[in-house]
Amino acid sequence: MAKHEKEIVENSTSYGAAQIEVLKGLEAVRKRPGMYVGNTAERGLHQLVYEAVDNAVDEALAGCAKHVRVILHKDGSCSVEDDGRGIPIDVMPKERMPAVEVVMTMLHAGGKFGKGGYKVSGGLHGVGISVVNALSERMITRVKRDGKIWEIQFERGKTVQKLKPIDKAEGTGTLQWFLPDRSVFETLDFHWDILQKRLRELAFLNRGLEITLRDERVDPLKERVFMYEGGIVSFVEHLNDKKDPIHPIISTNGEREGVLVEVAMQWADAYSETIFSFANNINTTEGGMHLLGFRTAVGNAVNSYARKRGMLKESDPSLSTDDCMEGLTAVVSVKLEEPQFEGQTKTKLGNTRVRTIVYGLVNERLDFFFEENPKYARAIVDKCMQAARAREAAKKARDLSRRKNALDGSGLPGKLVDCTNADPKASEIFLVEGDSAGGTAKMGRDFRSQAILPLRGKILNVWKAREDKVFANEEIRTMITALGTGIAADFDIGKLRYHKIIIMTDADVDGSHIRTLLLTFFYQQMRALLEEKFIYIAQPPLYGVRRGKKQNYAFSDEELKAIIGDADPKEFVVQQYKGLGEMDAEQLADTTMDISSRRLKQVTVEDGVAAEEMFTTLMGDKVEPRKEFIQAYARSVKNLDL
Ligand code: 0RA
Repeated sequence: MAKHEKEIVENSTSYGAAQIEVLKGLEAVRKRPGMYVGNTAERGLHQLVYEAVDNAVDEALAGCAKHVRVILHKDGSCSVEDDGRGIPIDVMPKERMPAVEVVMTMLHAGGKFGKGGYKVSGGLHGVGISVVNALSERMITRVKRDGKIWEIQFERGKTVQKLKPIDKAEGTGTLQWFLPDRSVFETLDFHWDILQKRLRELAFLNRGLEITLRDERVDPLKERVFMYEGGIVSFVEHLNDKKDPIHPIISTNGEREGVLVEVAMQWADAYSETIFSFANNINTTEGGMHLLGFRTAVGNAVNSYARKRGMLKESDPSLSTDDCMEGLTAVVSVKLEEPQFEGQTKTKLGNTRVRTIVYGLVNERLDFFFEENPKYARAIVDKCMQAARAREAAKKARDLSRRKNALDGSGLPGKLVDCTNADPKASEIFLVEGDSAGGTAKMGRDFRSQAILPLRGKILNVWKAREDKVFANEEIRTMITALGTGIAADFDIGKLRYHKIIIMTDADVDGSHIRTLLLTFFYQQMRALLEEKFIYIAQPPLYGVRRGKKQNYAFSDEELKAIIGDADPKEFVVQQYKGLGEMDAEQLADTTMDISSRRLKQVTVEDGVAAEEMFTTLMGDKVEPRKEFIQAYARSVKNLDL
């Protein structure tokens, strides 16, 4: 603030310093909305709802609200209602406005009341409801208290109707209604799926809290109520829904030095680890002190039990923490005042004392559980020891493949038909099912930018294998070398040799298995490739349609119908392609490979929970969930016409 401005603020008596603060604050928010809500696209729009919901959940955390109701209205507005104490309405002496007006119009005014409880203030959250107000065309706040309903209205953050009672009413609570500003946001379309995921998560994290989501934009309207008496125990139950757990869920909660800790965990007969950590209801995807404390506690408890019972001999090395995490699903949730959020996306908890606190609680609880349940303890230690053996075997296989490649001059596998272009950004690699389709693709490709790697059906053998078998598989090793990134600790996405990795398989069952296996492999071993959206699926046509000399292609039955129309089918010659091999090089290029005419599906991992579920379903032994998934799967990959 410039010096003279400061003087004006301090000297202004009639209009009040507070009002000037308001205008400045809201102006800043409207000028750079991205700084307050992340962006002005889908994410930022949904952030408005989260902000309003977080306020209501805070009131629930303080023990004063039990229900939160989110409604998506027909006109594109949203309301969030709670049955808490109601935002205070008394006039604040310094600001000379009712407290509710201060909360709604001043940046970061939320904490001023010393409300107690655990104020969420990390990352993009906790920026204050005034940000929602500033970014809304209209906003109405209603507070129920003192036997009345009080109402105040705003436009783009500015008060247009002062607080006044509008009706009599029993009880207490707060209603926030807002219409996001169309001049700020690129989209105004709230997504049911996005909101329900977060609201369900909040219900898991706040045991007993009932959150309702209601969509009035659709006919018939849709409504779901989330309430979990089990809290995060229910969360772990949900995550392990499709797995085979090897013991009942272990949970603990406690409070130490003002830090509230809740942990639920369960090992399943699975290979991957699924640990979600939260601090003040924020998903700490970058981890932090609570996660460190948890992991160390688990590792130490498992090792100490294994030694005590002689499962590990004195001369045996200890199990690594990673080995102890294999097949583990866990939710670690902490709540504390003044959390420090660090890291690139401000989702890493930095408060060091939280590590010791979580460590202590989890270590004690596990020691006790193991002592009380020797049968389960043995099963868990066995599982971790198997993981250690598999990891050792995988390492040997990796070392072997590294050495093999080193012998091979160029370092690139002989089966790879590389492109001439050396710039990864302008290069793509087709992973093609079968040598014969590989040959066709080689002839049909643009040799400058398109590389071809044929994969044999043998890759199917690793469908249910452990890591060591996967790495022993020749096809997989070849692929790793061709991509150039290395794996595991050596993985370096900067070394990726192609920025489009295109899976091209037949449109039959084997083809879909190979595709899913490859996606599973990428998800488990090279997840960054999915996260950075480098992976695509080629879309070969299902039919060739010829009429005289004119050749057409159909990618679905609907398209086939559209091409043939009402014409006499005798004019058309329709060929159904059962595999890539039925096309010649020119056809394959025109329909599936040529950048100017092909279609590609881009594969992404948007959602850790869903991704974990989908691969568990596909990798697991249970048949029914796998069927369900394969049906749902087609919808989960984004359709992109490139
Ligand atoms: C400050 C103090 C009190 C309640 C609240 C804020 C409050 C804020 C929000 C935001 C959404 N819903 C809310 N409910 C309550 C306590 C007031 C008292 O002691 O009566």
